[in-house]
Amino acid sequence: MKLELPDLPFAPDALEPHMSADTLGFHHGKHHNAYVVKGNELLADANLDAESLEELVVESAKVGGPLFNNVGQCYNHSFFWNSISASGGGAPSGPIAAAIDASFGSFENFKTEFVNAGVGQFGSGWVWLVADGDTLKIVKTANAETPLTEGLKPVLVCDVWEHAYYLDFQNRRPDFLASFIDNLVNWDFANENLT
Ligand code: MN3
Repeated sequence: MKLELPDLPFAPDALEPHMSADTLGFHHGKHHNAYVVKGNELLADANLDAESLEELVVESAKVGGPLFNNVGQCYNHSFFWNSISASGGGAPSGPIAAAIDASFGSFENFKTEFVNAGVGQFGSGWVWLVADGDTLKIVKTANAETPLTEGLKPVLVCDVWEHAYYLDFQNRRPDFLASFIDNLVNWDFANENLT
């Protein structure tokens, strides 16, 4: 199978002022697209058997190196675009709200833990909300790594590579992470991932 660059699930300026069209133009149009192009070059010689992007991530992780890095980044970015929304942010509703209360005690505790995990990821990486059976957990991964290869079910993700926030927040990663929770996080997508 080949990698594809998905369309953004929102207009490029729909998330302003929290995430600018400029950021999305580079992040989706240049960075994500580069992973698609390079990943397809490497896949052409890899002979991997996969029927979904998720399977391709797991199979490419067995190979590792640049192949996994590019395939993993394609999955992670596609998941990230779905994790943000123009109508997102703030306190959750639906099953994810109860699940967060059960696993973290409160939404405020969840937010604090999520932001701290993202701030604590040294260098490039990702902070995830994942389901481990019936329990929700926050995990961080470096570079292109993904909880999929650990048998965990991704529920939400925030990209904490500098390219995700530098144009809008410069070096203020904590502010970007707080804004992700306050203004962007797509709880509808999280609810879909719980079922
Ligand atoms: Mn990125």
